[in-house]
Amino acid sequence: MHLDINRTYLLLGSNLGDRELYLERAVQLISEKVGIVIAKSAVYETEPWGNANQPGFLNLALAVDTRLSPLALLETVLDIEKMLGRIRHEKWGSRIIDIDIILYGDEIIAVDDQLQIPHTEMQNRKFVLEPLAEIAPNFIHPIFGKTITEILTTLTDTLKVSKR
Ligand code: PH2
Ligand code: MG
Ligand code: MG
Repeated sequence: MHLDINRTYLLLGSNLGDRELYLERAVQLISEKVGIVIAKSAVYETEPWGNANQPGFLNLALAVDTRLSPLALLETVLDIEKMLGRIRHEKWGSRIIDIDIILYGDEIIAVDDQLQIPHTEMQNRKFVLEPLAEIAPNFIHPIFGKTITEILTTLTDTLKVSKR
């Protein structure tokens, strides 16, 4: 089946092992299996959100042009996590690599807990919005009708996020 090209925004995170290397390898695999990487943010050092009792994260955001459907995209990023050796423990536990789908064009998708786009928590998390604002400041959130920059200015998350 032919699918058009859609621009998706992904957020990558790592807080175990050689964090930078895992991010780099993930970007490489994404460029091979998902599509053309159009933009890549800086790497950000971020305080852990949700469970403070774990190592700090490195996060970065990517814009990727893909022919994959949202479901195929989800399967592909989960495959890439596995290829890099991710083992899933508890929900907000430490991980060598996490690849989350934040946006997929201006589509609103709610399949199940695993696949909700836009990411249902993105508006509450500075570690998502800061890197995303760097590569897509004027992208309009399909539900809120606000740009990423606008959402960032009303954010109350006080966890530290700093460019490396
Ligand atoms: N990911 C989580 C939970 N907490 N905190 C930061 N700073 N960065 C993350 O990527 C992150 C998190 C769940 O996936
Ligand atoms: Mg995540
Ligand atoms: Mg994830």
